[in-house]
Amino acid sequence: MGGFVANFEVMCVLNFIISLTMHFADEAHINVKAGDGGNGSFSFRREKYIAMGGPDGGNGGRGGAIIMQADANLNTLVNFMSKKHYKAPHGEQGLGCNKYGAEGEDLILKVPVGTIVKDEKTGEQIADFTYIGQQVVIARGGQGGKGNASFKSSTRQAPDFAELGEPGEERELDLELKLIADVAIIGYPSVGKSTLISRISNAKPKIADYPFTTLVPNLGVVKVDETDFVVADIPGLIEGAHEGKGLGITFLKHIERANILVHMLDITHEEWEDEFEKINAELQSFSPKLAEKDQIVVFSKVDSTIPEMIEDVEKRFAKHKPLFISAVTGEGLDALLYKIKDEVIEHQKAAQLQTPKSDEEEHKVFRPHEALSNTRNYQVEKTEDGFRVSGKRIEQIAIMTDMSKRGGVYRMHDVLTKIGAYRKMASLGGQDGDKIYIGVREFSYMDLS
Ligand SMILES: Nc1nc2c(ncn2[C@@H]2O[C@H](COP(=O)(O)OP(=O)(O)OP(=O)(O)O)[C@@H](O)[C@H]2O)c(=O)[nH]1
Ligand SMILES: [Mg+2]
Repeated sequence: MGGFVANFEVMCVLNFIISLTMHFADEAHINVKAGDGGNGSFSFRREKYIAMGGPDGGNGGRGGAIIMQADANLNTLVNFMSKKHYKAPHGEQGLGCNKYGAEGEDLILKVPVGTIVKDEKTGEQIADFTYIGQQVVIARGGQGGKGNASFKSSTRQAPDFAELGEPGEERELDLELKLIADVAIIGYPSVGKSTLISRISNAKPKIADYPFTTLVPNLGVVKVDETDFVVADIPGLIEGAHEGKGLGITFLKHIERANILVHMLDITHEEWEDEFEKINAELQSFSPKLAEKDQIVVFSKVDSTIPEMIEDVEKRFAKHKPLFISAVTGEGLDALLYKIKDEVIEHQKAAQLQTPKSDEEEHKVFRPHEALSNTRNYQVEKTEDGFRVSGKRIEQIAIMTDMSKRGGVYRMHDVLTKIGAYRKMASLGGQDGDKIYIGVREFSYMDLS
């Protein structure tokens, strides 16, 4: 009976841990849809005494983009777990008298620093937020359609069509948070990691004498002289973490970006040497790169031991140059902080020496607008019942062409002729009645020659 009660309690504690862990969202999946561009206006001037005014339809406004911005006050993706769909407003339609439609306002989504955004379908990394305030356009707003006034030419005095607004981009995104800290404190449960961060930084973590008190990483900013650095207190690790034991390795990925690991050992634990080996083995099974990182070995709770013990540990562990601290009395904290500071500075110097990212790489992250101007960048492929013409700009023109108007249909054929697509299709045996697919649009082959 007693055994049953004890097991039941264990289950309750586990459930409690699991439910709390779930609240720390470090992964989320969202759908974003930028605003569509407003349609161009189809209008003719009407004035007293002027029988046939010229076209005066104005352009539609650009749709709002979806922009993500790294915010200093966030440290989870939890907001993206409850709300999964985000839409930016559409641009407004153009009006007569050459009036432009208003642009849709951009929608700014705030994310924590350390967020990585990937396209769910392709796996392509769209953004990696590494500094506060960084902005990335995640989904481009659609361009406004041109009004009929823009299509007036010497041969087309009265264009009977206007462009439609381009649909805004829609994307399925995977968000993942990998906290960015300079220093990560790791170790077995209850060795005093949270107590240390609470002493040296502004972080106010929960501290208690039972294992797995810390369920999500705590971040704190530490200032030593003129150097600032971010420290992360990582939930306790145990043997088998990589197989899901304890809190598992969910949080190890947060350590990947830290340059310095503070490996904390409890001097009052008899098995500290064994624990040290086990944690290193867990790091190794998670990622050999992680296992290679510099470690500062720190023994905690020296206020609870005798000087002889410290001397003994110092001798046995000399090759790791251990430090000894008490977060309770403050002993050894200055020495630890200066050691961390020196290493942080060394890493900063090394980072500065690395070749800076080229413009092109930076741009990749910023997801430049497609090279839309290049109409001639397209391909023609034969399909079962006709052809598929693909290319960013030609697809954009197709989707913005109003096929309900004769003028619109002719414009599309004009464009296909101008860029040489008709010539290519003819050489592949194209004839009247064939289908032409461009993006989501479908046209009929028309031999205008
Ligand atoms: N005597 C003494 N006790 C300490 C010291 N540091 C921490 N403790 C105690 O050790 C217990 C565990 O401390 P925590 O800081 O919660 O340990 P942790 O490593 O964060 O534990 P987890 O979050 O469970 O991984 C608490 O009861 C602390 O008061 C110290 O320097 N001296
Ligand atoms: Mg803790």
